[in-house]
Amino acid sequence: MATVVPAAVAPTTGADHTPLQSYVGFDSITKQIESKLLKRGFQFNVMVVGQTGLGKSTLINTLFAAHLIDTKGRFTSDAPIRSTTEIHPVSHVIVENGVKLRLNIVDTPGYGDQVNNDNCWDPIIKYIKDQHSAYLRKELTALRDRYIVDTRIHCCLFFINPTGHGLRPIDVTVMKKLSDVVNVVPVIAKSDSLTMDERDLFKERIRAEMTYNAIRAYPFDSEDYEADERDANERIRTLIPFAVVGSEQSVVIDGKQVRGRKNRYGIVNVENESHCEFTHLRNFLTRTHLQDLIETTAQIHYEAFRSKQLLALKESSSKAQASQQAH
Ligand SMILES: Nc1nc2c(ncn2[C@@H]2O[C@H](COP(=O)(O)OP(=O)(O)OP(=O)(O)O)[C@@H](O)[C@H]2O)c(=O)[nH]1
Ligand SMILES: [Mg+2]
Repeated sequence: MATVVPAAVAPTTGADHTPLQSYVGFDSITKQIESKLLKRGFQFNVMVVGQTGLGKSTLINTLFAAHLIDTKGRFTSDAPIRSTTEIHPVSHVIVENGVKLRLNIVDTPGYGDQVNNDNCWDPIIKYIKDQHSAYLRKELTALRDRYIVDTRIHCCLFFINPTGHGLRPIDVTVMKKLSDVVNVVPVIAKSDSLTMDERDLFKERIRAEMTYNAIRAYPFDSEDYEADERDANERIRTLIPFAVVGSEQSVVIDGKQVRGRKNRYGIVNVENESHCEFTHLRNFLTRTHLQDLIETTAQIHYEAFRSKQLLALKESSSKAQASQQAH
């Protein structure tokens, strides 16, 4: 292959770039990228996992400020709360200031309440791996699409029962299995049932148990992260697991409609930081780490799956070749 030799090497100026004599205009590349991305839109796939009845479906609807998942029977307002019975992806397009976000939400049935809970997490892990393998298949076809539709799960919200005690053995197992294949973000469900002191103690205990059990939760630090990204991740690690409250009901506080829960003792305002950490979770998911969740899924989880599959493919084809030669 011919190597390209530069015609003349620009004189070094002492600075890390060569000065320009007039305006060239390549600074507009950021605008060009922006307009292309805005046209295409973004894809974000999130999954919720946890024990039955912890408010998984409700929290998704609270997070994206829209009724995305049906939690109630369809026809009457007093119909019973509907439990999720199968892995159920729903797609929505939401738009904010011209930015189009295609959301895939994968609701999963609560696990762990059967007599025999052996391998109850298998369908969930399988679902995540199936998305990786569908993406790989599309990548490997000769005439592949310019943009492959991405259904890989970028974030798995893992719901912890607000017992105040700690993780159940089954939670440890499921979290470990999940963190091998997906970005896991743990949350304490229904945290309105804990006092502030109980909540802080519980959070600390869960962080300790996660470290003890070598559960690698998101975010991870990579070598190419700048200092500000590392600082942001460090701050998030002190907040995890987010103690959240979900609600689709509007309540009136000081004449303003807010999403909250009214109980016998008062009102919990979901978006009030002194009541719960819902806004921290929402900021983290949508305002600070959305792009990083998408990137790390491709660079860490999908990459691990892809190289394993390709190695297996190579091995099986060389075995087939060897046996052909033997005959
Ligand atoms: N106190 C309290 N109740 C909640 C909260 N979030 C949801 N709930 C209630 O808990 C019940 C179950 O909520 P769902 O969202 O259906 O729970 P789920 O985890 O999706 O349940 P499954 O699909 O059966 O696994 C409903 O009555 C909700 O109103 C919360 O943060 N605090
Ligand atoms: Mg549900």
